[in-house]
Amino acid sequence: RADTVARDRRPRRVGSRVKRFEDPRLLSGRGSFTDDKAPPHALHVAFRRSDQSHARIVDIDTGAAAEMPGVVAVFTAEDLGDIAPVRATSRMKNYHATSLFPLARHKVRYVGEPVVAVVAESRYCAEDALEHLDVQYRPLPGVVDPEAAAEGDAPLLHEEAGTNVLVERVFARDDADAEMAAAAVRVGGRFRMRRKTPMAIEGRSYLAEYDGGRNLLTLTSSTQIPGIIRDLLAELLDVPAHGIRVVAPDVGGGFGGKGSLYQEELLVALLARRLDQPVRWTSDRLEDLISTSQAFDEIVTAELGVDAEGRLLALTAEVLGDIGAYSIYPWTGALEPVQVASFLPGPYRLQAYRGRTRAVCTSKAPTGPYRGVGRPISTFVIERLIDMAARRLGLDPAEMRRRNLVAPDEFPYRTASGIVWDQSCFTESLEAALDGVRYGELRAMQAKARAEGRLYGIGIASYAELTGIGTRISAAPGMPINTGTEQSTIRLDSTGSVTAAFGVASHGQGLETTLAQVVADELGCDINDVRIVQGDSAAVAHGTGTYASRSAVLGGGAATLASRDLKAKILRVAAFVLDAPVEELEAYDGQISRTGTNRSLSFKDIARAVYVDVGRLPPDLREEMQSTRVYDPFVGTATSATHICTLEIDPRTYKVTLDRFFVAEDCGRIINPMIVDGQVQGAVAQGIGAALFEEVVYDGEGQILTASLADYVVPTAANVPAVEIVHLEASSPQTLGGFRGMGEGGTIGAPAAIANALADALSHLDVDINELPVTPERLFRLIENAKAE
Ligand code: MCN
Ligand code: SMO
Repeated sequence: RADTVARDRRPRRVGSRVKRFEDPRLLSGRGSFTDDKAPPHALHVAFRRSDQSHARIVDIDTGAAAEMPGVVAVFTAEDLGDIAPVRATSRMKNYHATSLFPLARHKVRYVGEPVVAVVAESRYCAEDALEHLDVQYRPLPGVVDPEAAAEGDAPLLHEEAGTNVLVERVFARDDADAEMAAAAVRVGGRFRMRRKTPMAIEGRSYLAEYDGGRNLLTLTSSTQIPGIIRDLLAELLDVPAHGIRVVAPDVGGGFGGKGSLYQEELLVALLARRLDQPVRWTSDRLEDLISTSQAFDEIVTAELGVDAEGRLLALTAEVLGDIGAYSIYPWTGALEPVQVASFLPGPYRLQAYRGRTRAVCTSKAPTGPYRGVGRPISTFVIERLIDMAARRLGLDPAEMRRRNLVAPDEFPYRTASGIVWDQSCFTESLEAALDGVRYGELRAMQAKARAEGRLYGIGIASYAELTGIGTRISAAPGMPINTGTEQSTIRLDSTGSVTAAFGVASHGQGLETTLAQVVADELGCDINDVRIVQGDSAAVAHGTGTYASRSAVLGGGAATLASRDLKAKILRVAAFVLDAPVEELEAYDGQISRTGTNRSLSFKDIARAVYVDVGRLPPDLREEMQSTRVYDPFVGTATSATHICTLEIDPRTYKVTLDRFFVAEDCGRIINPMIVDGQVQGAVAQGIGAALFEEVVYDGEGQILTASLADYVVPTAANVPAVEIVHLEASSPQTLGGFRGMGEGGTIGAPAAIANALADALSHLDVDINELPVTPERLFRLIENAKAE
């Protein structure tokens, strides 16, 4: 007993602010990104991209370009021959896949779509040659406005689909119309979140190398999903998985934008094989802005009915998601619009719901995953509706939430759309955030500011999300890939160090550190002796990558299982060497000791006994010191938070200045509080971008107007206040280790909290904040219109 207590008091790695192992190299310029990996003789590709949003390709003359010095080859879709298209298939009802080719065939569908590829000895030659290509188009009618595109008589973007509405889905529980009719108060509106772009610092970059002698194609890619890309390439090229290796080295951010397959990625791989030479491509900022998958382009018409005490009775919603030109691989264009409708009921107790969602394709860059996927918009809409209803009832927004958040004794709670929330800090996060900002004092301060004529607002947003999703949920749409499991292979090396391989692909999250923390605790090794191998499709038999706030739960779970298994093997050997019963042994920080004695062995001693002094061990102990385990969390787990922010609007310039930003969140047991803080801070910054600055703009012809960082405005450090964070750490009942995912959380709460704070600041004018981002121009118009009324 005394022993156990002593053992428990020793510091564990999980839960401590271990400095990130990746930072010394990243901060001192020794990171190695895809573009750094290219051999000197690699050929460069440059793309002639469509300048039309929807047009038939009439003729392409490549002759002059092909003759330029330094040009090795020029390819059009026709030159690539008969290759199978990439189709993001799914068993969803009413879903239509689209066919994606590496270069546009017959038709172009968005400005920026790759049409011709020039391969040359240098990037300069390749880009110069683009000017000498002659591409003739016959413009087709635009499919730009999502509402018009959803009409039955709209021109079709994909003839094979027979409609522009690529998916339609209804969520319904109880009779929402009857409940709505009985409501004491009904509030509603048309909400819109404008298109965004992920904007990673590193642009997309691909390098393909083909080793004909070994028949091995290696694609180095700035991707979040090396395992998925490997499996897709194997299928398309009809080669075994071991014939292709996809490596994501250091990746400079993804935010969802590197979580799908790209035309350029496919093309680079095809050409390296065809030309039998390394082929590389790295996007510039313009290409990134026009061709990396975009996000959040939704129109939501919603109504909420509440009773006289403010209890939610019914919610109805019509979601129209503009998914751009293609149904993206592997997620499909349903990803974002379906999640909006599915998460709309939020963390609240609500019986009656009807939500219809439609995904409509338009002639713009495809949308794909973006940090938060669906939840930023659903949270924006429901949190606005909650505030609007509170205002009509004369209730404080905090009190309105208090009455409706799923209470601790109601878990597990099934939402009206069918999501099951396991126990998480819904009400606790609200109270913690209110306490944290000293809500009462803030309101008093606001009253004083208002009396001085200042436009000062306080905004609250609560939300819940599903993270660490396992097979039961991920298999539902029937995609041809399994994203519900991850595996880990952990081994004791011959020198006593530990190598742990995963299918995840960290691109900023710090998984080399957090997974090492889990391994060190579970295995009892020294954390400095652990190397995490990740981002390499060859590292494990099956793995997909890092997305959907899954790596802590799935990677951490697999690490736990494999470590425990390997530890048992190590202890068996130690028991023999120390001549002690296994039960009396413990491993900590790289030493295996017999409790109550001073006898111990290091991991190095064990490795020596197993691998070198083999004669020392009986045959049955000479087993491999390696374990592979797969972890499947089945449904995943709920993560919840409340954001509260305060801000002030400058009445002359309409500039919005955030004053405080407070986050109370529950991501379960925390592996590394420093990393989690960084994730929250970064994601809140992106949420601030979505609320106030960032917007991809296309004109009526489908021309993109925000193709530079002068036009697409991202927040800078000056726009982001210090984020105050409280962690509630309710260990998840659903996951091994109790972890919940949290990498996306900040972008989910921040836009809604800011929208509510803006509406609060302008409450005397009764201004609806129902379109984000609220740029100074939009704010000016809203205020002028309100004053004119
Ligand atoms: N973590 C922890 N304790 C927990 C949960 C998480 O210490 N209870 C740690 C994890 O170990 C990991 C990080 O926090 O180091 C994020 O973990 P998790 O929530 O599991 O998310 P993923 O690692 O799967 O990362 C994906 C997520 C997504 S979907 C987007 S989008 C996003 C995000 O991560 N993109 C990012 N954060 C990003 N951060 C950076 N720097 N760059 C991106 O592109
Ligand atoms: S949008 Mo994150 O890569 O799931």
